[in-house]
Amino acid sequence: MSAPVVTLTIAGSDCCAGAGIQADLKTFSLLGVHGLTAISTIVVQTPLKVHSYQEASPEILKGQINVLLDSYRVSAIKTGLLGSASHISAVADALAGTEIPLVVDPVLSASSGTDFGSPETVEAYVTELLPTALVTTPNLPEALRLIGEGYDSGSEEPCPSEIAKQLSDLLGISVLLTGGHSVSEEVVTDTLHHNGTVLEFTHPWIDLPSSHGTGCTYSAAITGLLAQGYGLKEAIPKAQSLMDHVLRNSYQWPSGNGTPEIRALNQLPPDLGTFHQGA
Ligand code: PXL
Repeated sequence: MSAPVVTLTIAGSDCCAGAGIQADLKTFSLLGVHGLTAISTIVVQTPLKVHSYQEASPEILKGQINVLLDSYRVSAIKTGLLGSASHISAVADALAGTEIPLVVDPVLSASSGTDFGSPETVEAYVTELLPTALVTTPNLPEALRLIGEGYDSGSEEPCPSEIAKQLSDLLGISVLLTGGHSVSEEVVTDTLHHNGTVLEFTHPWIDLPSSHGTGCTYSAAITGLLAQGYGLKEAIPKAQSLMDHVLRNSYQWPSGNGTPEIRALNQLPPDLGTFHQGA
């Protein structure tokens, strides 16, 4: 049996398993890649509310990453929730000198609203970690916070391609601005600013009561596909296709706890079937 493709997620644990490390692992598994984990934060929550959370020490966070990178051939890495500047510094330190493609999902708040992005956290993202990434996947509010006061709206309405360009210019990396915050005519458009050009990726809007975990799942899918050797422009529509499938097959838990639950689907749609390299 050949060795599996290996990915690493550096993120928070979501005990209700819709987001965070748990969503990343389920997504990697769906793609047939082996997921390693470095846990930054333990979050006590349901999709409706973050009750409390506790961060690992920066040393423990860094220790997990170091031991994994020393022991496995990792093909792509993603970061999710890193709730403090010291976490971001620890991750930047641990990844310094690696050439492994890095996807940064700059989680600045939980879907239920809790803020994880202090000004120091935002600053550390912009100066220490994001410039080392291949791509970052902010939503609109995250992108605007990362650009900060330098954002030049030009017109009244924030324009996605202009925001993606400004952030890409600021960081010197590719930016995939996710479009879930502005749905029009039943479609969502994600905007990629990559190597000086803008590309739009449009997919149908699936209206679910909760968006808990969708950002984590999407960025994990892109990471898993990059690990399998796809380029960014190929990985994005494939990841959108995976999201479409997963969300259409999700179960909305009753009592308002609407997690788009990514179940272990034993049958992938035909265009995703070739992703699965497992038995
Ligand atoms: O969806 C963002 C997110 C990421 N990571 C963890 C979370 C959440 C949202 O709740 O709990 C651990």
